[in-house]
Amino acid sequence: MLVFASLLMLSVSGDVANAEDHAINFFVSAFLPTSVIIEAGDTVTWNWVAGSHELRSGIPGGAAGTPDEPGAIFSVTIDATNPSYTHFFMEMSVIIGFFDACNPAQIGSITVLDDTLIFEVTVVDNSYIPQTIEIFEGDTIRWVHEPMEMLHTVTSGFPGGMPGTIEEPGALFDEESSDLNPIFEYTFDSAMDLPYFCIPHVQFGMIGDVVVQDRFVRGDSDRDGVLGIGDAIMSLGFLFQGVTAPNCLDALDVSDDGSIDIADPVALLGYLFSSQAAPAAPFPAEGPDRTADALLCRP
Ligand SMILES: [Cu+2]
Repeated sequence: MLVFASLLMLSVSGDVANAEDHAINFFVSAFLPTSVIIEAGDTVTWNWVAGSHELRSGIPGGAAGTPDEPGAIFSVTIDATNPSYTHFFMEMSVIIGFFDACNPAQIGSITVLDDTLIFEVTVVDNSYIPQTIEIFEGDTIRWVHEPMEMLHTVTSGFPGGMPGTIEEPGALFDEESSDLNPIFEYTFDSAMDLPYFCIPHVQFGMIGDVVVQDRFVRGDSDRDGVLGIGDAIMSLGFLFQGVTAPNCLDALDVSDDGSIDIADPVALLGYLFSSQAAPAAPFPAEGPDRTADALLCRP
């Protein structure tokens, strides 16, 4: 508990994951901008400036039963009496069309980006920098060989790692890192703690570690996919009754300030029962926590 507390003292807080609202304005015969690129969890608000409009999701004549079908996702009037409409976009890596049914030549699109990232590890001086890297499911690591550096390998597992497990040498990847093959990328699709090493230099300590964290919903301490009083009870048990630490500590940090304290279950209860602020992202959809802090989310 003391070790844990001191780790938390090192934490840094930030708010990179805040949801954004994007505005699109309806003029007499056009809307602007016609296309916006957003992140999952963001909202788009269509505002009336002039004219009368029938905002529909999809594309004119789009196939029935698909997101292209007119009005499949939203269908609203935008005019002087209904001057705005806001839609929350949760699904990632999709492009959603929209148009004005009063003026079907006016079409636009919302592109919802994927929330994965690419992280870089430099292969230099018989080491991988950083040696330990923490990412989330779906993220990619790019190992970059420093020019003029000798030949290395990026080999998953460790020498003598048990056959049939991810620790078996080369089970997931075994790639040369050299001037001829300076970049190697690997995308991690599931949570794991993966050691890796350089075949020629492991005896000189050339090893690395990838911690792939589980995606989670903020506030969902018990990881059952929904927020409830059980989540607050679990957090209180962990804080005050010496209950074993849950695997996904990030989920308990409702405020995303990098530490778990009484304010977190209190904020969760406030959200559930007194319509107070919702937990920080990732919420309500599952996602990564891009805030730099010492908390990890393991499955
Ligand atoms: Cu090496």
